[in-house]
Amino acid sequence: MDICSRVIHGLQVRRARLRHIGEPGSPAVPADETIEMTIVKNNAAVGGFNRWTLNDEAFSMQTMKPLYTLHQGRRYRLKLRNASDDIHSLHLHRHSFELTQIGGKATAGIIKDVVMLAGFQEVAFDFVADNPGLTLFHCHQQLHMDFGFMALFKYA
Ligand SMILES: [Cu+2]
Repeated sequence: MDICSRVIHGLQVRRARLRHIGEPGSPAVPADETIEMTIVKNNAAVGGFNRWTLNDEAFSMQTMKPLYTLHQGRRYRLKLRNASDDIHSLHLHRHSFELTQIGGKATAGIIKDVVMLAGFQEVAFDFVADNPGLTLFHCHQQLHMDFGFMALFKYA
């Protein structure tokens, strides 16, 4: 595929994704499914380093076990509850997402692929499963990633 075809293809993909996006100031488009995750820090649990869990699981590089199975075309809402005092830069690979709640306020129309989650706060964002393949969700802080703060999504 030449560069022009790639650009056009990228624009077509982006336009298709935008059909799922809400208008700023209006309620978010309802999600097909909600995935709730609680972020917990286990202080000094691994050789003096903090271990991070998502729904009680620290990601293992040995097993690489996917945490959730996505179904193509469905709109997922990820609801994150930060049960720690640390700030996390949450990043979802291979998909853009729409913020639907942050700082206790509902929102729509804000498209990102990284969002900051403050200590003891909650955030929710929606993404459409439109890019099949293993998809990594993680905190961008390297020490958090290295000690469990990652989750793999696979497509059915
Ligand atoms: Cu983090």
